[in-house]
Amino acid sequence: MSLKIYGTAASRAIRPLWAAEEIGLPYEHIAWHYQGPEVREPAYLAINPNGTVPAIDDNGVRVFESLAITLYLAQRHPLAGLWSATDAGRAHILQWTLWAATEAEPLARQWFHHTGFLPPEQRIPAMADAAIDKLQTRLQVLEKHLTTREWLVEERFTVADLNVAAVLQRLTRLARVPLPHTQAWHQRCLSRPAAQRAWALRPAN
Ligand SMILES: N[C@@H](CCC(=O)N[C@@H](CS)C(=O)NCC(=O)O)C(=O)O
Repeated sequence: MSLKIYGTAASRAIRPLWAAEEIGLPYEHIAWHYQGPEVREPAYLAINPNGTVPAIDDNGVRVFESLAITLYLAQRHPLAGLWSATDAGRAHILQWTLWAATEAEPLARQWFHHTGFLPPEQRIPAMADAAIDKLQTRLQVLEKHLTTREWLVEERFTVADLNVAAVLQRLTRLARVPLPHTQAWHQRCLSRPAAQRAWALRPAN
């Protein structure tokens, strides 16, 4: 199989897995855990020198950074409809993806680390609270945008929706203000059959 996707689905690897499922691409899933020994091996570090997941090897094209991977797959398979044929559409796909990576993900991650991911003795509730407070302003930007449209870009599901929805995968726990349009959009994204197939790859725990 030409496309290899590295990383357990219980990680940011869910993003490229979801993209591959949307596109209908055959792929090999190498479901290594991010704390496992394989991701420290030179063979993997040659694919992703960060030693993190996900990464892909698409017939020799190696890409790391989960959101860069989804953009790459969408662009490489334009007929699947996740990409855009216009300059404006592509600009807005990048806009929302970078917004997710820089405005939303650091805060969502800070909250997650200090409420669940770190060992209890390392969690600082004030850090979680500060992140959640700031995040509400960002989420209201999304809410305003989605008040008049069903999808982020071009009135159809694109990789922009996939990226933002995946970064905000814990949206229901992150929201402290009413976000009816954003919650409905998130539900539309995550209930897509391709998203369901990707989430079904997560190991039971
Ligand atoms: N910005 C990177 C973050 C990658 C990342 O930190 N992945 C986590 C799993 S979700 C990981 O591999 N952590 C292990 C580590 O940091 O050593 C991306 O989006 O791909």
